[in-house]
Amino acid sequence: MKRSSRTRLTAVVSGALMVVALGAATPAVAGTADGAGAAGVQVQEVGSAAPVLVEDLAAAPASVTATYYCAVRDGTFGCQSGAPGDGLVVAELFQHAEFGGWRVVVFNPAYSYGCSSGTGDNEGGANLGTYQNAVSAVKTYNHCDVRLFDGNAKSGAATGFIDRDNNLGSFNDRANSFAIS
Ligand SMILES: [Ca+2]
Ligand SMILES: [Ca+2]
Repeated sequence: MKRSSRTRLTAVVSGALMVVALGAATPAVAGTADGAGAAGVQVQEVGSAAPVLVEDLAAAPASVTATYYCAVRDGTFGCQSGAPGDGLVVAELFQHAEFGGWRVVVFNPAYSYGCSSGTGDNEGGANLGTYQNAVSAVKTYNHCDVRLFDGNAKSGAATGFIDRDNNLGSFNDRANSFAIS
């Protein structure tokens, strides 16, 4: 069930389409997963009370070596079209424990509030494709949680819905797909 308080914006895709498709059929980026092309910028803690925009995460901490984007939309699976800058961040998935290495910034171009409070509804998800079996830490934003699955298309063993985890422990380097709620 969706919260009635959630408002939606019409997604206006403008500018360069920077969204990287993470689907297995589509190589997400040129080059290696451990991309060397880090933007050496500073990070700031983002309070969960205020909406977190993609641009708020543009400044990556030094521990982040590369940033990839995946747009999700309610009731869909797979990275959707959308331009970082629209909507809100829902999650970050990191290659290494303690939020390092590459990261996948997951955002919903239609959000102006964030996820609904419960975890029973489908607020998007995707296969990690090139980045499968590598995620070691996660953060979420804007009332969202993320669930990781061992297999593609939300199959196989899964975690619970996670708000934040600096070290996935037994689920380290296992996630092939994820769901947002
Ligand atoms: Ca890892
Ligand atoms: Ca796996």
